[in-house]
Amino acid sequence: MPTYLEGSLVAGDARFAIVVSRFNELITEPLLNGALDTLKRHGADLDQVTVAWCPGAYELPLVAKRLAATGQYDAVICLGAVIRGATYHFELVAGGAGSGITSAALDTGVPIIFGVITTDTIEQALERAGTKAGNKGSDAALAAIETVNLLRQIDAPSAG
Ligand code: INI
Repeated sequence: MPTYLEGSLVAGDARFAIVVSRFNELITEPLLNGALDTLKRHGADLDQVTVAWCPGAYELPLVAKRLAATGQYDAVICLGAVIRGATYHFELVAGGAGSGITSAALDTGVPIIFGVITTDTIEQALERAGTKAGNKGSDAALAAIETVNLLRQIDAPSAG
C-alpha cells in the first residue's frame, strides 16, 4: 500500500506574502483580490498577510526571493500579467518571471507560486482575472496553501 502525501486546503496558521505587479494593474488588482478572498475563505488571517507591489512581472522574482529569505512566510504568491499584444519583449519578461520564480523557490526552499497570466490579448487576460475563465490569483492562493501543507506533510507526516 503506497504512502500518499497530500496537502490540505486549510490555511491554518500559515503565513503568506503576496507580490503583485503594477504593470497591467487593471488585471493584477482583481488577481490580488481573488488571492486575498481565497486565502480568507480557506481560513487565513488576512491581518498576517503582507502585500508588496512591484513595478512589473520582471521584478517579481527578486522581491519574492527577498520576502522568502526573511523566514517570515511559509509561501510567497507572485501575481502579474504579461500580454503579448502589448509587449514586444514578451518572451523576455514572461520567461524571466517564470525562470526567476522557479530559481527563487529552489534557492530558498520556500514555495513561491507562479500566479502570472501570460496571454496574447487583454481580453484573454481579463477572462483569467475573475470573469469567464476563473481567477488565476485565486488559483495561486490555493496552490500556495496546498504546497505549504504538502511540505509540512513531508517534513512531519502527521501535520498539514
Ligand atoms: N511588465 C508586466 O508585468 N507585464 C507586461 O506586459 C509588460 N510589458 O508589456 O512590457 C511589463 N513590462 C515591464 C517589466 O516587467 C519591468 O517592470 C521593466 O522592464 C523594468 O525592469
